[in-house]
Amino acid sequence: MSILIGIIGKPNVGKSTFFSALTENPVEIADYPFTTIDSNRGVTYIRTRCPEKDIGRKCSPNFGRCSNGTRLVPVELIDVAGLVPGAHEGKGLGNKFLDDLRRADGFIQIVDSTGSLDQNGNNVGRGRVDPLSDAEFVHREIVLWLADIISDGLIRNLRKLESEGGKIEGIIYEKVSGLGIDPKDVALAVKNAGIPSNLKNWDDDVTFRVAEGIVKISKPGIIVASKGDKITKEDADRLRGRGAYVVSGDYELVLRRAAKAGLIDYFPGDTYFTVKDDAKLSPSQRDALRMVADFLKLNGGTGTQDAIEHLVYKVLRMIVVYPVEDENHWTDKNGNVLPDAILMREGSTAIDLAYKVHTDLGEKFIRAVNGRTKRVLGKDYVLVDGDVIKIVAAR
Ligand SMILES: Nc1nc2c(ncn2[C@@H]2O[C@H](COP(=O)(O)OP(=O)(O)O)[C@@H](O)[C@H]2O)c(=O)[nH]1
Ligand SMILES: [Mg+2]
Repeated sequence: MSILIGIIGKPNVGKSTFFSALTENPVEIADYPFTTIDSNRGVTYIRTRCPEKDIGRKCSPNFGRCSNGTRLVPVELIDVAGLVPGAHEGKGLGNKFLDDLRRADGFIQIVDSTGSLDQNGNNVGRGRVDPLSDAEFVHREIVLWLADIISDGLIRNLRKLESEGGKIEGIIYEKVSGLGIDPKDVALAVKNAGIPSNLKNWDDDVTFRVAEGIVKISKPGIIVASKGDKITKEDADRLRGRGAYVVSGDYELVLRRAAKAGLIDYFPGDTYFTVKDDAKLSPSQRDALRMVADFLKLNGGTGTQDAIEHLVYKVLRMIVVYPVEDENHWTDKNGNVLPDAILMREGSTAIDLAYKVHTDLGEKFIRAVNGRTKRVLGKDYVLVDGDVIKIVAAR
């Protein structure tokens, strides 16, 4: 039900540190059914404004948590093993982990802000490498991986298409159907790729363009420069100016663990924390936290929360909607207020939400009701961020 974000990048850039920091819960959070899928798969939470204040009743989330009107919505993360040039041909760990990405809705590519690692992740000395230079090869590996999937049996399919008719996007969609890609996205990528009018002229470049279009539309990502605690503010700002999110996964991890141990109060994304009892800190803990505090002040936080929220809300264009069974009290049938917060793509409709909640609700959809206005909505109603929606379905 949740969305899945793949954390990718060459070895040693800080993927696992970023993953551990984000999936470590500093506060008590209701169980989530996906927490134990795999060692490299976990759940993180993004913030949104909870509608509980609009109805003046405290919400009770099934998953996640709500604090002072800030609701935490679950998002799944997968820590993908290091990607090296040639991975799509089996180099490094090869296709195995490219396949980890099959279900991902988007990517966070981690790069090393200190510029110390070559393309295989070996240390070659600080500042020897442009931190953003691997963005290109990593993107290329993903596109080539998808191009390989599309190429499989394609020539035969195209010949059949010429003799029997049919649609190119249909053929391509069939090949990528296991990858959580929308048929509309495939159609758009095919349209933009400049398909030769004579299909006999189809070559690898065409396939590459189609694959690239699909990745851009359907599996977009952001660049996160980690180890931000090891570079100057000036260097960090330069990387930000080039479109990267500068973070310290290490410091976020320190904060979440200290919060979990009861040493500090810290809410992910905050620009400060408070020490609960200074006497409980060891000298080294006190020093570490002081360094972290300086970094937070200088950079406006560790940056991890901003990065993932930017990806989900701005790049993947997701909104949060709240299905309820009672449109007047905004509850489920047990009286829980706003029990579920669901991430949907911008442009999703009432019927999309119905299917997301339960296939049955989608199939037997009659109408929806807007919990705020009590207005009756048809299946094509386009959802708005923060909508509270009741679905009425046939029994
Ligand atoms: N100072 C600092 N070191 C980090 C940070 N993130 C990762 N590292 C270090 O970089 C090395 C590689 O990190 P890891 O997360 O295992 O990288 P991965 O191979 O991409 O998963 C380890 O020694 C980490 O401690 C960070 O934000 N700050
Ligand atoms: Mg790792």
